[in-house]
Amino acid sequence: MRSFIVGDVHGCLDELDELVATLDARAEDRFLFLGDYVDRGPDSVGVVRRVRELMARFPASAAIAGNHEDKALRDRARRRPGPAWTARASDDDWRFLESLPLLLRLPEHGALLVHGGLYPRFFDLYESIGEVPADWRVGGGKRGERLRRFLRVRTVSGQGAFVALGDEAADSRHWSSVYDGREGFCFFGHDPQLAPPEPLRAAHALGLDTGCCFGGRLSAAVLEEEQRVAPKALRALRVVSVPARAQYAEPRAALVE
Ligand SMILES: [Mn+2]
Repeated sequence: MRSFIVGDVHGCLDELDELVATLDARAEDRFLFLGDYVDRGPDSVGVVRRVRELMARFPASAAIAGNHEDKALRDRARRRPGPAWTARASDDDWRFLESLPLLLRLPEHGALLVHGGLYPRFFDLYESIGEVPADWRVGGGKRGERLRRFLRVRTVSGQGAFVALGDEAADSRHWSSVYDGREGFCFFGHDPQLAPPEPLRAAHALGLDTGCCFGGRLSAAVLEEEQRVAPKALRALRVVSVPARAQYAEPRAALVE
């Protein structure tokens, strides 16, 4: 079984189909999606349904939540109007979005998947991620609140604390540059890499959002069966990508979440 770990799709259905065709999956392979299926691109509902189809066709597949799914679910819970695609999502689509986990561990690869990332301050408080409560979206108290930051983190302070978008200071840096690998090698999305549209490589993490919706590329890391992802083996990590067919959103939008 090979694993294809796919970065932020954001409604780019044509590019997802092209990437899937390029990867030429066998029945025993699996797709692992890093979240942010919706918004920005031309066909959010189409992507949600394609992800669901791929999970049915390749039963070992899985998908985690991104902050865009999280926002849509919160808006819906509060009966606030959402973007246009939300009116076309079916009950099954919503149930799928609600079911997405915060993270996925891949012990066989020494890795885990999380949409935004892991910030050091969390581990000052809890040492390890431990159990994620089933109601992680809304519950879990203060710890749940801190877990939910894994959906959104890009930069951290000099002390390793989560820094909200727009609050960056001179000593802020990308979380992946200070992550020590304690929870395993981390595959993440969320932070579009556009200049150039190449994965963000750190010692213990790989960022696979290569900004497809902004006219960049849609990327997937390819893990062979039993391939352990260790810092020394990083160069052996294969990434396959396809170019965006258009620029669907302004890169500026990346800075307003
Ligand atoms: Mn995101």
